[in-house]
Amino acid sequence: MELNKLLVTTLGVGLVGLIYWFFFGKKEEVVRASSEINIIVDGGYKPAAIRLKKGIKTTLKITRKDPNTCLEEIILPEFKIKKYLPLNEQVDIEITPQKVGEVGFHCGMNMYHGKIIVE
Ligand SMILES: [Cu+2]
Repeated sequence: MELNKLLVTTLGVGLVGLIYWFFFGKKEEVVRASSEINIIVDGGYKPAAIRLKKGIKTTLKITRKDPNTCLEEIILPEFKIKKYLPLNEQVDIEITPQKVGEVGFHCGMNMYHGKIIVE
């Protein structure tokens, strides 16, 4: 292969890698919780990914700071929980995951999402 072609190919592969990294490489922050975890609802869930241990009871201490009514309800389908979140008030939700894997939670309209990773 000519040096020029090699250079172009290398650049091309590098560029594709860079684009891939830009769109897919951003690692979301996963927070490990033991018996409790604070979740702030403000333009989404912070943190939006939580790591829990199977069979261990965890209290999600959720405080909504976003006046957007879209976020006033939180639903955890896997745990059959649906809670109203008053503005600036902490709501405690106790869960004890029984299955290893990933379960989601979301707002009342299913527009904002978070997930719980059970291990
Ligand atoms: Cu919503």
